[in-house]
Amino acid sequence: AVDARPDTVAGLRFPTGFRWGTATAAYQIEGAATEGGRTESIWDTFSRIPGKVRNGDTGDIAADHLHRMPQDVALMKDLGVTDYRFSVSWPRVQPTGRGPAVEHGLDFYRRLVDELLAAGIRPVATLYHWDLPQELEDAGGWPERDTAQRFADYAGLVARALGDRVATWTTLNEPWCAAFLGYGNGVHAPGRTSDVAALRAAHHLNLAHGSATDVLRSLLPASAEVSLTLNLHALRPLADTPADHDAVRRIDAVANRLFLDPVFHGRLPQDLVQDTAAVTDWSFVRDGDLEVVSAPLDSLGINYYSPSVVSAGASESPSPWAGAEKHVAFTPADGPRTAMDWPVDADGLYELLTRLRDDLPGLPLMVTENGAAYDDYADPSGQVHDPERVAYLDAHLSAVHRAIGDGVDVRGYFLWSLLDNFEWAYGYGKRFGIVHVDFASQRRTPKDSARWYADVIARGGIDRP
Ligand code: GBH
Repeated sequence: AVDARPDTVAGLRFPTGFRWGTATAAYQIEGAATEGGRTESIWDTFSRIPGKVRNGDTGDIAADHLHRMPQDVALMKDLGVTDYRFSVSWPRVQPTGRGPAVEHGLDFYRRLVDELLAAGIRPVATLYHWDLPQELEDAGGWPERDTAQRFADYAGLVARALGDRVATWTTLNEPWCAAFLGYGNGVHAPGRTSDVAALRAAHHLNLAHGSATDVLRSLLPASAEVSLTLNLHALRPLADTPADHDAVRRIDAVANRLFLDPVFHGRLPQDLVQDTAAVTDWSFVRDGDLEVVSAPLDSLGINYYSPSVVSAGASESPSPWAGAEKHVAFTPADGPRTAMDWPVDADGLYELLTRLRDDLPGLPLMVTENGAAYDDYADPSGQVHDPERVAYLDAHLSAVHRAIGDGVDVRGYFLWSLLDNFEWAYGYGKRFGIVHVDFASQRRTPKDSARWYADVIARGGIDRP
C-alpha cells in the first residue's frame, strides 16, 4: 500500500507519483462523425431518433476535438496534468466492426499519443466507451456472443498501432451502463428494453473484456498496465432493517457483483442467478467463459458521481436492474444536488474505495472519473466562475485522500471532464468540463475549477487556509 505523505497544517498531501488526470470519451468530444471513413456507431443512430437525446443533439460536431486536438493537449499541459484518459472510437478505427483497420482513423490516435508524450502527459487509452459500430448492433449487438470476439479483434488492431507508446490500457468503460442503460431501460443507445438482453449483454461485455485482455497481453510489452473501469454503485439502505439490507443486496448483485465476481473471482453472483431465474437460465454463460473473464488485471478503475439510497418497495419499469426493481425503491438523498440532480455526497466514494480495499486486497485502484455538471456560463469579461464544482472536487479529492490514509491503494484521480461535451441523453445541456466550450464558436475557456485543479496538481494536494 502507498502511504499518504503526512498532512501538514497546510492541508492534504497526496503520495509522490500520484497520477493527476483528466478524462474524456471519443463520441462526447471528437465530432468529425463522417470523416476518414468513420461510419455510424449506435450513438449516431440513437441520437437521431426523436426524443432520445434532449434538444435533438448529436455528436456530429461535439467539441470538434478531432480538429482541435493539439490545442486541447496544450490546455492540459497548462494545467499540469500527468495523465490523460481518452477513448478510441471503434467505428473510426474499424468502421464495420470487422476486418482490417482504417489507417487514417488510427493516425488520429497516433498523433494524439505523440502530442501527449511530447507534452509530458501519460496517455491512458480506453478501448470502448459505448460507441459500438452500428453494423455490429444490426448483427445483434452485445446480447450476441460474437460481439465479444469482434471486440477482442478490434483491441488487437489498436494495440498493434499504439502499443509501443501507450503504457496504460482500459478495455471497457462502465459495462453496467452499456448493458443496462443500453439494453435494459433503453435510456442509452441502442435503446432496447429487455431484461434478458441486458443480462446477456453484461456477460458478453465481461467476455469481451477478458478476451481483449488476453489479446493485449500477447501484443503489449510486459510492463503495460491492463485495467477495466466500472461505475460501481455506492449503496445505502434507507433503514437499518433486514428488508432494506436485502434491497441493497439485490442492487449490489446486478450493479456491482455481476462485474466484480466474474472479473476478479471467476464466478457469477449466485444470488443474482437465483433472483433472475424467471428471466433467464444463464445458459449463455458457457464452460470456460469465466476463466477467460477473470484474466488477471493490473488495476481497477472506478467512476463515481453519487450514492444511491434503497429500500424494500418497487420502482419504475423498464429499469436497469434486471427485475430487481420489483423489490426495490430508490429514495433521493437530501442535501445539495448537481445540475444532473445527483446528490453531492463524497462519503460514497470513501465507502466504495474502502470496500474494494477489503474485497480485493492488493489490487491498485484508480478513480477514472469523478466530477460534476453545473449550469456554467461565461460572464461579460469571459470568465467562468464555478465555485460549486470546486467544492464538489475538493470534497471528493478529500475523500480519496482519507481513503489513502486508511490503507486504500489509490494510484490516481481522473477528473471528468476536461471539456464540456455531449452528455449522452442530455446532449449539450449538461456541462461537466473544467474547460468551458462555446459550442457555436468552439472557443475554450478554462473555468475557475481548471485553475483550482492546476493549483492542486502543482502543490501535490489541497491547501487548507
Ligand atoms: C459516466 O457515466 C460516463 O462514463 C461519462 O461518459 C459521462 O459523461 C459521465 O459519467 C457523466 O454522466 O442509473 O439509477 O444508477 C455515469 C454513470 C449512470 C451515473 C447512471 C449516474 C444514474 C443513477 N451514471 N447513474 S442509476
